[in-house]
Amino acid sequence: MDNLEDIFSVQKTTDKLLQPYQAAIHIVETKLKILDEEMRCSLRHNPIHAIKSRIKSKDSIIGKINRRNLPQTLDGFYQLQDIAGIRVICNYVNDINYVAQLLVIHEDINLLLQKNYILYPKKSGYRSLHLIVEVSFYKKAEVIKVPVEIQLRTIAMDCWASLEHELNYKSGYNISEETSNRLKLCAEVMAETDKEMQNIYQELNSEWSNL
Ligand code: 0O2
Repeated sequence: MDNLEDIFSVQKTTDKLLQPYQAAIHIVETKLKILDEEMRCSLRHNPIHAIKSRIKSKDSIIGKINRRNLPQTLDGFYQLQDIAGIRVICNYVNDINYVAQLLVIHEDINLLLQKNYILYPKKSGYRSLHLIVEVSFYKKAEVIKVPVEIQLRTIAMDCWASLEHELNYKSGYNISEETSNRLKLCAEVMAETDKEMQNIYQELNSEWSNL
């Protein structure tokens, strides 16, 4: 049984296929939580506001394989690198690089690809730092490697992406150029706000450390 539709029609085989992705999410989430706690203890600052995770749904997996003209088989499935996805919502822009850099130092986390949509925002105005990492861990006596997509963004970037996604989704993707431009402008305003909040934090932080 190599056809994906057949595999996904049986819950047991679906679970078996997706379980390593859930395990990889647990590992990365734990590392992120430890990193956040360490920084809270050493610097009295939590870089992470929230962590969300998801396993791509069966329909999304099949849809993406179709869009990419990949075979509807396990070969096609294993070419997707975002079946496991983690969204790390940081408080300030500088926290994003800090968290990303410390995460990829880990021996069991191998950075495969980085897309910096903060330095180079998407045409839509979308901003986030995307990392594709390979997580190595034991499955019984064997080491396996599982890809995970990590999206790191600020609260403001997350607010924009969530609302823009919802507006696009509800419109059935029929948004006019004028509306797209307005959404893009919102993203720019929010990016300016992010910079200013970072500045205010840094100014206050230096005052607090002199107290
Ligand atoms: P989900 O459920 O959010 O994961 P592709 O994955 O093929 O669409 P690519 O180049 O492989 O594209 O990946 P890319 O563009 O680096 O990242 C895709 C994911 O980033 C999307 O996932 C969104 O989560 C997010 N994203 C990218 N561009 C935008 C955008 O313009 N607006 C919003 N709101 N989010 C964006 P998926 O696949 O849509 O689903």
